Amino acid sequence: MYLFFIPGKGRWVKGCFTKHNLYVMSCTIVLCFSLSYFWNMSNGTWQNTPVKMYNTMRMTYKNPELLKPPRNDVLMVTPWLAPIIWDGTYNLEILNEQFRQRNVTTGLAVFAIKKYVVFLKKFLETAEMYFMVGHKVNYYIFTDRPQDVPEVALREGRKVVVLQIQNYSRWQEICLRRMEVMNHFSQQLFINEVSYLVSADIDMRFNDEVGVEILSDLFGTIHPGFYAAERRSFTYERRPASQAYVPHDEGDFYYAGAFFGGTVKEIYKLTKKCHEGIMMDKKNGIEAVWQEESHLNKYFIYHKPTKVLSPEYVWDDNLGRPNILRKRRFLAVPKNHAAIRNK
Ligand code: 48C
Repeated sequence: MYLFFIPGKGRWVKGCFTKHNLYVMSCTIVLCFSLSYFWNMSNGTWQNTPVKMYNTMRMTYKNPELLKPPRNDVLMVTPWLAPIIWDGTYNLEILNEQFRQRNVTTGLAVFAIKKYVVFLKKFLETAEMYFMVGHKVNYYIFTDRPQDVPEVALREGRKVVVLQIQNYSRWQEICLRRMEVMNHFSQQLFINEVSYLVSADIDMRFNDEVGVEILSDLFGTIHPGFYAAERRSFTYERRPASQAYVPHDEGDFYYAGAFFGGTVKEIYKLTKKCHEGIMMDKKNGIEAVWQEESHLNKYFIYHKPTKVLSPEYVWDDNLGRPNILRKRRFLAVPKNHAAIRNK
């Protein structure tokens, strides 16, 4: 017999376990923990970067309780503990200092194929006003029309790198191939020049600050059309024949293909996996419903982002201006799809 203390009651009580029982129980607990540790090690699931750690936590849960209007200085996190970035949930002064001390350069990769070169000027001009102000930035512009890349005045520490690539006749193919191209250039170029890489659609403009608060090992943005939607209405690829297939009981958020990023290493891994899925689909004669966005969404389910950006970071004014949005930082530029696509 032994005594134990009940804190609430403030008294000692006689327990029903003998010392021997307790000894056996503690040994069993220690043994269980050790076994599960080594089991994880041998499966390669116990890894030390946050991205990998989150991957061990495959979750299914009802959302999106998390996406209530943000309150000042309240940190919101996903169930796997990645911060959800809204205006007012971070201290930019402290973050700016940290990233400046690390002398971080961010790459911003965009594709301007065929008529999409018309979007470059506004994109670059507004990025100079709002994107990573006070930090070093390399704009990587992938285009088939290098002569149409406009001259835009850049702040100190920022440069434009034009990379000529081939075009494709279908706009869907252009979108899909972005994964292949970014994968190739991650190992050939980005790894030598930048710490973080951000991938963005070009038919967009910056409208408010987008700074180092977004930077993390791997980040994605909640699609503005789905931040308040239930999982069953997410437009994941639902055909099991596609590599982008997501079953109905899985998925955390529906992420936008228009803005995501991470360290070059993580972007290398992401683009590799997505490109492999896209090529396998091609072999099997199937194309995911939302092209590379579908593959990105599949990837984020099994490789949890270490930061999740609120729809402030990809917004479309066609969706109105709900109260929860204090900032509309990166906005879709209205366009005539028929006149622009495939031209
Ligand atoms: O650069 C092009 N040219 C095209 O003809 C079609 C797409 N694109 C790139 O793909 C642009 O960077 C677009 O922003 C991006 C994603 N495609 C779209 O947003 C179109 N709405 C399909």
